[in-house]
Amino acid sequence: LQIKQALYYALENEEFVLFYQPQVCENDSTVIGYEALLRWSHPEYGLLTPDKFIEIAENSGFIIPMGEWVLKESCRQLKEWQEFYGRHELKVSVNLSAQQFKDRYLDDKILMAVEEAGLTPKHLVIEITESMVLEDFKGSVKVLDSLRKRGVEVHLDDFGTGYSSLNYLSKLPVDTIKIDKSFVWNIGKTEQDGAIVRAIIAMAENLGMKVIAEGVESKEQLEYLKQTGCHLYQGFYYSKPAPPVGVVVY
Ligand code: G
Ligand code: G
Ligand code: MN
Ligand code: NA
Repeated sequence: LQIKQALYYALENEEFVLFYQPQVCENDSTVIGYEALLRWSHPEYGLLTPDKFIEIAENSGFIIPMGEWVLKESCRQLKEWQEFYGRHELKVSVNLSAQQFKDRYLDDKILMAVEEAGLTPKHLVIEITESMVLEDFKGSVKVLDSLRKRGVEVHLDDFGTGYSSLNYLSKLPVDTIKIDKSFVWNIGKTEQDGAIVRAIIAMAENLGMKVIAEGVESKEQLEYLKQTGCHLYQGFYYSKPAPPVGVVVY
């Protein structure tokens, strides 16, 4: 069986699952939403993380139907939690790949997933990376503008690891920057790394963007971020990505 065929079979056979990791607002310690993280529950190899199959999916075109499934399933699950917990402000964040971002029907697919689940676009967050917008910056701005006008929130993932041009960033219609975990992990290790985190937070503030710190693992990192003006966190300190039954809501 070719890997591409295996992927289609897996989708058909409902072998893909979504794990969820909470994003927490420290001001009042509440969960504001969840990032959906894809897993392949392989009958032979066990639970596979995206690094094992995303690239193949991306290069084979399979990423498009798979991405549609992720959108639909994450919206369905969010609606269920909203109803169950009576927390209708909760959001779900979905990672987009480069191919998906280029899909001319992305807009429609996103709105369909949201509507089908009984949500509104403001409940959905899409995560993109810098490298995805650089290829066609103007076109990307258009797509993002249109999505944001409808209410979809846009987060810039892995910030600081790519070719971040500050010139581009100021013109990019995003709501939130996610500080990459590599910077968070270096907090307290060297003076320079604290400086990078502080600079990103200050810059985001000046651009009117919010900041989520990724990969928060310790109380020390949390305290530093809090003092530096970052109030939204995601990381093992709160919860590892978990299947829906194990997800915490507080
Ligand atoms: O938890 P973690 O190992 O799952 O995620 C690894 C990488 O896979 C991250 O960079 C994340 O952005 C990516 N990823 C996770 N879920 C999805 C998904 O549904 N679609 C795409 N395109 N990427 C994903
Ligand atoms: O690239 P992206 O940010 O979408 O991927 C999220 C990845 O980060 C997932 O693989 C997730 O499991 C991982 N992750 C989230 N929080 C932590 C953390 O606190 N520590 C570590 N080591 N990984 C984390
Ligand atoms: Mn992400
Ligand atoms: Na990231």
